[in-house]
Order: sequence, then C-alpha cells, then structure tokens
Amino acid sequence: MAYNITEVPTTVFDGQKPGTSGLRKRVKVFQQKNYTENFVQAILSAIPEGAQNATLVVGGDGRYFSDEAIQIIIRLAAGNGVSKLIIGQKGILSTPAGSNLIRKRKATGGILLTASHNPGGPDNDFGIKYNMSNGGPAPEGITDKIYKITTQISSYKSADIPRVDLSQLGTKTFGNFTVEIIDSVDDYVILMKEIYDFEKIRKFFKSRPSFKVVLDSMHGVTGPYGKRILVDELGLPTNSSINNVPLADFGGGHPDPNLTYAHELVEIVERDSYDFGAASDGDGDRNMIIGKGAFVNPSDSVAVIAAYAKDAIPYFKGGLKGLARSMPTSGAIDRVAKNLGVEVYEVPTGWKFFGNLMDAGKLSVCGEESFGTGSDHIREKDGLWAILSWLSILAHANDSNPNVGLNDILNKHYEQYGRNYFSRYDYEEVESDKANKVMDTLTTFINDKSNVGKTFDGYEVAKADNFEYTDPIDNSVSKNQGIRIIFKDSSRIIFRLSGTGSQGATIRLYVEKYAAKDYQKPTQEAIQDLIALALKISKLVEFTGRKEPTVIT
Ligand code: G16
Repeated sequence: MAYNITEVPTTVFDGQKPGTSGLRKRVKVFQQKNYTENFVQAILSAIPEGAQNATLVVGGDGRYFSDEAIQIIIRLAAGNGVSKLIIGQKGILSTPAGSNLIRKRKATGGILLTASHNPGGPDNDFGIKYNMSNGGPAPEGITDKIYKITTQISSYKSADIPRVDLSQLGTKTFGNFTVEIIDSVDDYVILMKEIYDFEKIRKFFKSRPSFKVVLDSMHGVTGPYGKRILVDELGLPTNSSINNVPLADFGGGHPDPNLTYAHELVEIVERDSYDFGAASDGDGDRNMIIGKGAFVNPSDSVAVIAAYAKDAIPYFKGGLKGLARSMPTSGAIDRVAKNLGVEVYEVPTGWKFFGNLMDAGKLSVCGEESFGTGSDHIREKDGLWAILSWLSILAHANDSNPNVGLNDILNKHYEQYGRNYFSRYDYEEVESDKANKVMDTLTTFINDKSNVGKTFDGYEVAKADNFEYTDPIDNSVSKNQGIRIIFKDSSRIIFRLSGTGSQGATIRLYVEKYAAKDYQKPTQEAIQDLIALALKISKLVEFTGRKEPTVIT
C-alpha cells in the first residue's frame, strides 16, 4: 500500500533541549498539537547518516502516551524516507534491549520512548531520546543539533499511514516503508545467555534451596524480561518476580529503584528474609541490589563486579580492557582498577560518555552512583545485567563458601580495598532561582583560590573546581559538569543540578569519604560531618528552605 507525504507547517516550541538522557517533560506538554512531531522531526533531521533509507529501532517502557508517540514516529519516519522501523511488540523495549537490537540488527539508530525512573500517567512524565548506530545515547554534538533544529523548525513531513496495530507480531509493508513488530524479550535473553553461565547459576540455586530471590520490576518494562530469565530460564519460583506487568502509570508508583521509592521491596526482603532482592526502574536500565540487612551501594556494586568479572562472568574471561565511572561515583572502582593494572576513566554524569571508550576498545565495565551499571555488551546501562552479574558472583563465591551472602562479598571487598563511604542527597523540585543561588554560592567558593589549603571543620581543601571533561577519543570538551570540593584525605563534596527532572530543579549533593580499615560504620554516621560541611558551604538550607532532602541514597 503506497502513501502520500504532506509537509505540515508548524511553529517552534521553546525548551525542547535534551537533558542528561533525552527530552523529558510532562505528558501534557508532549500532547500539545505538533509538540511531539517537532521533536521527532528534529531527531530525523539530525541523524548523522540521514533519515533516507534508514532502519530505526523503536520502543520504550510502555508508559502513558507511548502508543500515540509511536504512531507519530511511524508517520514521520515514512514521511522522511526511512525504509524500516523495528518495533517491540506493544511498543515495549527495555532501554538495554533497545540498545542490543540496534547493534544486533545493524540499525541506523533507535528512538527510545521513556522518562526512565520518572513517574508515568496522564499527569506525569514522558520522554524521547535518540540512540546512535552503536546502540548508545546520542552524544552532545547530536543532541545540540537536535535542539538547534527545534528552535528553527517550520514544518515536518508526515505520511498518511493508517494506525499500526502494535500488538501483532510480523511485518507490514507500505510502499517502500516497512514496519516489523518483534518479540520484545527474545533477543535480549539470547544475549544474556551468551554473557553468563546460566547452568552455573541454576546449580547454585539447586545447591542452596533456601536461598530466596525476588525481583521487583516496579511495573516497569523489566517485568517480562525478568520473569523470563529468573523463572523460565533459571528455574526460580514464580513469586521471585513481582510487579512484573508493565503498566502505563507504573501502578501509580515512582519506578525508581532506591531505598525510598522501592520501599515495597525493602519491606518484603526484610520481613520475609530474602537473601537477594533487586529492583529496576521504568525502562530497565537502573538496578538496586539488596538483601536482608544488606544494601549494595551502586558505587560499590560496580567495583565488586569489576573485581570478580574475570573469574565469575564468562564474557570477561579474557580480562578487562578498562574501567570507568561517572565523576560523582565513588572511587571504589579506581582501587580495583589499580589492583588489576587497568586504566580507570572518570567521565561526566550520563551514560553517553562511556560509549566512545567502549567503541575504542578501552572500556569493559563501568557504573554510576545513580544505580546504573553495565558493560560493553551494549551501549546502555543494564539493570538485569547487574542482577545476573551479582548472581554469578554469588554462584562463584559459593564454590569456596557454601553459605555466602551479599554482606560476605561486601565485607571481603572492604577488607581488601578499604571502603569508600558514599551517599547522595537529592532535593527534588526546588524552585530554579533558589537552586541557582546555591550553585552561585558554590561557584564563588571554588573561584576563590584562597580556599585551597584552608581547613574547614577539620577538612583541608586540596582542589575545588567545576568538573570539565575532554573525551580522550574525539577530544570533545564538556564543561560545567559539577562542582567538586576535594579534600586532602581524598574525601569529596560534589554538587550538581540534575539533568533528568521535568519540574523545577533537583539539587544533588554527593559526599564520599574513604576508610582503609574502619568499614563497619553505618554510612550516614561515617559521612555526617561532610554533609554538615557541604550544607554550610552551599547555604542550601538558607536558600531553599529545605531542612531535609527528598531522597537519601
Ligand atoms: C540518566 C543517565 C545517567 C545519569 C542519570 C542521572 O539515567 O543515563 O547516566 O546518571 O540520568 O542524571 P541526573 O543526575 O542528571 O538526573 P536514566 O536512568 O534517567 O536514563
């Protein structure tokens, strides 16, 4: 069936600037006439290889407005000469599964529909981002180009293709344009089976029948993936996978796997004595790992995974090419890198910064404090990958210690490397001018060079700056990536404004303190003096009126 293409006049919408990972706004903003069309047209016009004859992967976390957005993408893709769209059934593709598909099918790129961990539903958030042919989020050069186009757009090209039923698997052809609806889960499961020794994990579960596992998918996209892997492949009981039906509004919850928003999981794990509990976010790229009496801080998680990777995960049996973390993430992984004799890279917040290093063969395992962990198997962080990594580590450690649990793994790690106590305080939805006052105060502090060498509440300032990154592969420079105050004992205070919120400003305060021996303290006790100092220097309470953060991790 052929179709007609119309050039539809439109006008510019302000504020279509992609943040840390795509454009995230309230659903009602995306629902405005031509708003989504403008942004999709800007993406199509910014594709480095050109939209003409492109193959694009499309899917997302199934949140409210996904179906509408996909129909718009279908019409505009055909209108712009794209030759093929590969779409996850019912529009469902976890972000890692999308990244995998782009790579596996050698697609030109992908359009992923998610606002990640932000709540969904008619009154909450929607999001759109573009991923490149390597499967990774578009770098700043491309997102800047997309933004520029949105500021100049006067029309978009749309084809009169009828609504496509996204629930029907198979291929539909419209003239030169094809839409292929595929199973959302199959290819991802194949990839995981290539990376991990499923048989070894199965044997571990058999040898420890009392070892209890639960994955809370928080009604995000991970449900069908997690259920397939844990229950169908690894033989765990069906109640090992909870909240596993993706819902357009995530059941009214906030699909962010941290101790605050994943409280249902935390309660179940403590009440029913689960050895291993995990949660993932709306689009399945974030993870949290806990157990009864155990919490794996994400900065520690990536360090431990890196330390065990070669021995516990078949994909890494040849060794690691390099490690990396985002700047605010603790230096725990740096210590592992030193021990392994591999390079460790410090990049700005945002998974997109890892891609170049991976493509250049310099990076195997990386992570962020924001519950993101992953490797060069794809170009996105990967929640289930982290969960399978930890299960593989437990299975491996179980060979020598048949009662091993999460705390044993963590304590052994701290014993060897010391502990980088780390915590993040989030102040969400602060009025922008108040947040700016905090950041201005901090900027004044770092610009006053006389502060270096001065001692504040027992901490001597060694360095104070706004983090700037030069990509070692393409030499692109990213400035203003977070204010750092680094002390002589290697403790750090970091402030950033989040780039993923959709309302007001979110101030993130990160603190880190290293202890070579004294690793058994509760984190908040270990870092409380640094938090007090950070609040004093930034005058955060004075400017924002917030006495407590919204979330502590
Ligand atoms: C995105 C990025 C991550 C980043 C996180 C937090 O994650 O992919 O790399 O660490 O945002 O960013 P911010 O501190 O600017 O809010 P996600 O899971 O939201 O796509």
